[in-house]
Amino acid sequence: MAQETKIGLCRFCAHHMCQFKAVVEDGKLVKLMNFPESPHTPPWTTEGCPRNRAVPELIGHPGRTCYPLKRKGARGEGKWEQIEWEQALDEIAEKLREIKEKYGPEAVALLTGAIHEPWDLARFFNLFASPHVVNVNAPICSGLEAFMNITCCGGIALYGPPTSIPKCFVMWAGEHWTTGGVKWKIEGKAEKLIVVNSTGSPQARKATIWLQPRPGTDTALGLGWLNVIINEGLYDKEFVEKWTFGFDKLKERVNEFPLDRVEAITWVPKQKIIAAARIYATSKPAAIDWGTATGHMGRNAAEAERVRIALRAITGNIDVDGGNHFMRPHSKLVSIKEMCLDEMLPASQYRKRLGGDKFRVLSWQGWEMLADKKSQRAFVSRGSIYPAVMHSIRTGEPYRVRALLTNGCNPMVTVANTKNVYDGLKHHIDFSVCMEIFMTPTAMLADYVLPVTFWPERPTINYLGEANSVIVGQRLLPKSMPGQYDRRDDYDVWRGLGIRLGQEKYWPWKDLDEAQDYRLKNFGMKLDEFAWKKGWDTEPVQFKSYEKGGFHTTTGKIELWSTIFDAQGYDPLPHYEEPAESPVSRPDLANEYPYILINNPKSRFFIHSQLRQSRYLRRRHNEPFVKMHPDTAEKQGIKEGDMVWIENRRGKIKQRAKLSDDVHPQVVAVDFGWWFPEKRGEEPSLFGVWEANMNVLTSDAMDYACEVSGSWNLQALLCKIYKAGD
Ligand SMILES: Nc1nc2c(c(=O)[nH]1)N[C@H]1C(S)=C(S)[C@@H](COP(=O)(O)OP(=O)(O)OC[C@H]3O[C@@H](n4cnc5c(=O)[nH]c(N)nc54)[C@H](O)[C@@H]3O)O[C@H]1N2
Ligand SMILES: Nc1nc2c(c(=O)[nH]1)N[C@H]1C(S)=C(S)[C@@H](COP(=O)(O)OP(=O)(O)OC[C@H]3O[C@@H](n4cnc5c(=O)[nH]c(N)nc54)[C@H](O)[C@@H]3O)O[C@H]1N2
Ligand SMILES: [Mo]
Repeated sequence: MAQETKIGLCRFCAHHMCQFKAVVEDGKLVKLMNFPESPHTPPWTTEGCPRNRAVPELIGHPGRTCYPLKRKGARGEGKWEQIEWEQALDEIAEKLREIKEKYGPEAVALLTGAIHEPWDLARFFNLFASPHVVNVNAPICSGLEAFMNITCCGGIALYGPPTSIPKCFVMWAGEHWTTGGVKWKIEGKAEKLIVVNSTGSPQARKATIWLQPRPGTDTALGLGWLNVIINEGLYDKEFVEKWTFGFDKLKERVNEFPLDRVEAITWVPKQKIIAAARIYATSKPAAIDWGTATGHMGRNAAEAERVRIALRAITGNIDVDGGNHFMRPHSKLVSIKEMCLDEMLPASQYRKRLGGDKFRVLSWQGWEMLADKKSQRAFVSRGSIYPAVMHSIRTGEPYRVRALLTNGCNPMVTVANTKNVYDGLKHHIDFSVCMEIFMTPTAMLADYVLPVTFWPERPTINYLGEANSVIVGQRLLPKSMPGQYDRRDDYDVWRGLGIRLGQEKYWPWKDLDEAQDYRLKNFGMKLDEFAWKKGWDTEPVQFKSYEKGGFHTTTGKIELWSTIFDAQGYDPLPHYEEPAESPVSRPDLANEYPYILINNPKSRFFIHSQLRQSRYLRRRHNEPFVKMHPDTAEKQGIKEGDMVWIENRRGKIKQRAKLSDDVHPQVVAVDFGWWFPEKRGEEPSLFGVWEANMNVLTSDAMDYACEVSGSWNLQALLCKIYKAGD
């Protein structure tokens, strides 16, 4: 038996990818090891990352999808017929062709998520001429931050290697010590750490300052920081003068937010706000990284990004070493844009995007106004907005999406309002296909389930996260084992369908290995060779590149007053709006539902709705917990360890109580992403998806969403809690 060592690239954390080494033997993953020579290993060791440790168990898990399945009984009944790949692809392609001919390509949509290298699916959809590549993380996760940065700064000025350690680091609405992998290796070394987070943690308590805002009020808090920095003259006058647009108007706006008002809105004592703003503005370089919770609060989501951008800009911390610098793809890597074939999607089609008329900035309207459209990935900016797509599926307005493909996404658990997702998938969609590595509640409702490879079983190249770098991982295991399973890469499925639908000449690479080799062609090496000869390649970062020709915006400056917002009929300055369902905006509801609902930080042991199959991880985090303040628990007659109902107008779920002063007495923090692969998959259970899944409580109402980006509400909502029987 030959043992072999390979280089892998972990795909779990989505934005931050860690390299590791793996020992494989006879198609089995024997062991994962640290790869200390690589700069792309996390601050904790690979062996110390529990998610990575679970990989060998998950690879061979009996719950994996093994062969294509076709539904036999009613949707959700769990009756399947095992079929051959050729039959599956023929039938699916035929059905898609039929729907396209009858209703147009826009009757077919794709839901995708955080997991996948997304160019192949975008390529297929661009060629198919459907505008509905719906990424569930575009308006609520990194896509929102990226697009607001592109809109206001002409590029993505975030934070991440390669860069120097900032003097002051601001972790705003995220917890990178758990979620940030490689990034935290630098961020965590900053001399001063400011944490802006509605819940406490050991890191927040150890920070130079921890601000604990009322959930959903970060924009007001940011306007408060801006007020201090501008009125105390702590901004970078030269940079502001030369390189920002609309400073005087911004100053007028922030003066509407005196610190007493900000304290009243956010619940953060004004002295703390002043102290944090001063530290941030006077420690150079300083970086504010992206945290995802601000993207989850609906109405203010884009505005929260804009205040963070304004803070970075007026303090002169954009495009400097150790500050927020532009994340650029490695110039030698064949670009994602080329791979996606964006130009193949005609304007007449991308303008049919759902939600585009309502949410016009993170949309084709906003996209068409960008000064530098060339560098932007169209599927982020031109794909449809999820709530509008589900609305179309359920109501036929403004036209009906009839077929849905899900790829690397588990909407029954991860998108807002599970009841509506269920209604759409079970009762309204004409045809659905789920490409999955495990049976999930979403897969149970599909007409076809296609078994695909898991990332360790594919050759991988990083994207986004670590800018300026190419980082690769090899295919560690084969995709097919006769008699045991027959899986395909997602790429094979898109190519297989594409060829059947007349796209043959656009799929020149017979498999993903060839396609990935093509992406590395400028290095003169194939992926396997690159893995061993280089492993990664990093280009030096160019700082202050705006000095040669300005920022890629309409005005050539960073737009504190946005020309695109203005042209699209929105407030060009950042403003504060209450969340749609808060004690302030809905005192009527707050009588019955007095607590503000948020989620706990993402678990160290899981990725979103994934990994619940692992016994190793479940031994460490076996069930979901609802965190509440001890005073709140006492008031409700709840004790540590009790089962608790969390309920609002949309539904109710049960989680186990954990008492902690990490949360404010008026806030309740629940675990997100829960379903139980060990329970029955058939209806009505659907793997216990109704029991503890936070998104039963969240909202996909379009009038709750952020008006410019369509970001839906995953938290900052109202709920009540009460004790349940066990
Ligand atoms: N209430 C609430 N909701 C949230 C969040 C929250 O904090 N609170 N977080 C939000 C965020 S930030 C995000 S990014 C989204 C994530 O939303 P999703 O992307 O839907 O989340 P995952 O659970 O990671 O779903 C990935 C699915 O793809 C499958 N999968 C894994 N690898 C592959 C593969 O290689 N190919 C294919 N075809 N499938 C694969 C997995 O088994 C899993 O079912 O959730 C959002 N939803
Ligand atoms: N282990 C692990 N790592 C991951 C992931 C995972 O699922 N598991 N997912 C990956 C993905 S796709 C993403 S997007 C990132 C997300 O990673 P992060 O951005 O670090 O997000 P969270 O861990 O959800 O942390 C959000 C924090 O904000 C707090 N919070 C809630 N509401 C508010 C509010 O209104 N204002 C403020 N200021 N704080 C609030 C929450 O209590 C929580 O502590 O992690 C990536 N890495
Ligand atoms: Mo995310």
